[in-house]
Amino acid sequence: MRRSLAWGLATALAVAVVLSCGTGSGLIGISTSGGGGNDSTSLQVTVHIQNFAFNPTVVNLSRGGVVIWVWPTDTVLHNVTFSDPALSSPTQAIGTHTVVFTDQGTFNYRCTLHSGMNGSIVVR
Ligand SMILES: [Cu+2]
Repeated sequence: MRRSLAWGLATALAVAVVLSCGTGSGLIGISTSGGGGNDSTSLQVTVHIQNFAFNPTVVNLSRGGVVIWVWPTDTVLHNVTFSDPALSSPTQAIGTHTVVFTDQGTFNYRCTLHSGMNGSIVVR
């Protein structure tokens, strides 16, 4: 358990480094054909981490869409943690985290440092 968590964090860090180096998409593979945008989902959503909450808390996303979490510029550490470590961010006080959601479903996440910091990505 401990080993797999460490591996997940290492993977997330590696991905974060790759993403911050620029090319963008890749975390779990992007489907570039966004396909049918339907009215209540988005292809790209920014979630702001503010006041110990994720805003918006629930994101309705189109399949293949991108979510970008943005940390505030302060000294408080937060993370974005899914049950799948490949989707999760490192714990950090500043920066961004980008995930491409290629599968349909509801993906719940939380900040493991602050109880009550929860969010969901609903991919349709
Ligand atoms: Cu937090």
